[in-house]
This record gives sequence, C-alpha cells and structure tokens, in this order.
Amino acid sequence: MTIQEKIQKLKKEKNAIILAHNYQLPEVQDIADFVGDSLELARISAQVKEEVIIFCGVHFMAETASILAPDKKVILPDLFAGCPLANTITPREVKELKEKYPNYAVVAYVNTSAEVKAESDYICTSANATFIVEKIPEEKVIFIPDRNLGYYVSKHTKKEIIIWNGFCPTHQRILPQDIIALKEKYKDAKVVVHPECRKEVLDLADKIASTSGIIKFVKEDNGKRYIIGTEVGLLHRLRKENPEKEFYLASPLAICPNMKKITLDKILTSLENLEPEVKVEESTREKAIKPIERMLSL
Ligand code: CIZ
Repeated sequence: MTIQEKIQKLKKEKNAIILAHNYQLPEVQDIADFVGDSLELARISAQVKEEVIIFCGVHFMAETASILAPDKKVILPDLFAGCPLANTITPREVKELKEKYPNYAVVAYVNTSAEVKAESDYICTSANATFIVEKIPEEKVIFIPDRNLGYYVSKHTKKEIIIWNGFCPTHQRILPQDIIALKEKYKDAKVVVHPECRKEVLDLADKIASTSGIIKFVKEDNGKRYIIGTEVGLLHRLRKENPEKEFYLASPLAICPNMKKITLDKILTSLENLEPEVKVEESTREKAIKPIERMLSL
C-alpha cells in the first residue's frame, strides 16, 4: 500500500477529514479533502460531519478551526508549525495598545494567536481587510500585526490607522528587484502579489490579492503568464487549475519553512495516534469567537 492509500484508509476508520492550506506541500494538497485559505478552512471546519479534523497548516489556523468547531478534535500534524508573523504581538501588547488608544477599534489579521484574537474587536483576513476596516462603525483603527497589509488597507481608506510593525519573513524576502528582473524576461506577464509583501513590491503589482483572490483573479483573467508574489505552495494549485497558463515564483526564497513541516509521514502518524491536538481553552474561545463572528456578520 502507498502512504496515500494508508492515509485514505485510516481517515475513514477514524472518521476524519483532511484540510490543507494553499501553502502546503503539493503532495499534502493532493491528499486533502479541501484546500483553501484559513477562513475557507475554518468555515468548512464548523460544518464538517467528521469527528476529527487533520489540519494541514500552521498553528493559528488550527486554533481558528478549534474556535469555530469546539466539538471537533483538531489535529495539527506538527505542533511546531508556527507563524512568526502571529508571534510578533502578544495579548499583553494588545491590552497596552487599548489602554493607550481607548477610542480605537482593534482590527486583528487572522494571523494571530487565539489569545490575541480574544483581546481584539474585529478579525479580518487578507481577503477582506479593507472591507472590514471600511465597514466597521469606528473611524479610528489599530491594525495588527502585519505592517504591509496595514499599509495596503491604509491606501484604500480615509480612516485613521495605527499599524503594528509585524511582518511575514517569507513575504518579506520577495524584493522589488526580483519582480523587475522577471518582468524584463517575461514582458507580458502580470504581477500578482499578496498584501503581506513589502510596500515596494506592492507598488509594482498589477493585482494585489489574498491566496483565494489570486486563484480567482487568474481563473477569470485572459492573460497567459503571471509572476506570483506569495508562498511557493500556491503555484501548485494555480498550475493544476490553469494548465494552459504559466506561473513564475517572484523569488526562490518565498518558501515558508513552517508550512513545509507538515508531511505525509506526519499526517499518517497523527491519524494513527489522533494527536497532537490543538484545543483552545474555553474561556479564551468564548472571547476569541466574538471578533470572528463580528467579521462573519459583516
Ligand atoms: O488567511 C490565509 O489563509 C492567509 C494567511 C493568507 C491568504 O491570503 O490566504
């Protein structure tokens, strides 16, 4: 039996479902029941009938699934698959910001720990950040933790925004000169980048979008070539769903080591043992679900 067959067999026996983020390894995406961004996967988690969710992504994503689906057993095949961006802000720092700026609403990007979400007023994703900031009644906003997404939002709203200075090291490694060099080679290629990229890269883009937004844009666009400024994992899905188009990764350094920690071997082991589990403690969950529900209601 191949490892893929063993995983499929065990998945049925354990009444489990496998969810994978768009940045996962190709073989992990191929074994998954659903591939998507963190919000899509969290929404699916809340609706699945299976008892066990094998979440192939990073820690904050498994936590979000646990917040929205508290009755399910959420398994993250490698507990060390963390998110350095999420680690740039602590709940204590959010409390201090709120004390310093009492008239501001805290809008937290989904890339935050459950404890940080519990201290926030609204959650947003890269797919809806500008929409959420525009839609909420407050005119003054503290945006945490990603400075590049915060910059992107601030360009599209008149609201007053204080931006936390966090960033994603993987997106930060994509440089404007990488884009310029690829553009020289593929003159007709469109530059499509994630809003976590540095602002000098955002300024060179034809389209700025979340992973789900990039997938939608490429599908609907009539171009042939694309320079993609985000984590390498997305190119697997783009190539699979658009075999007639060509995709070039903006930088060979756009690889998230944490996303790559989830392997088929670890998925098999986690199905055998039903661990390691990610479970958000109930008092934190009760607080963290509120800003998520506020986002979903908008
Ligand atoms: O929300 C997500 O899944 C992240 C972190 C990025 C994206 O654009 O999908």
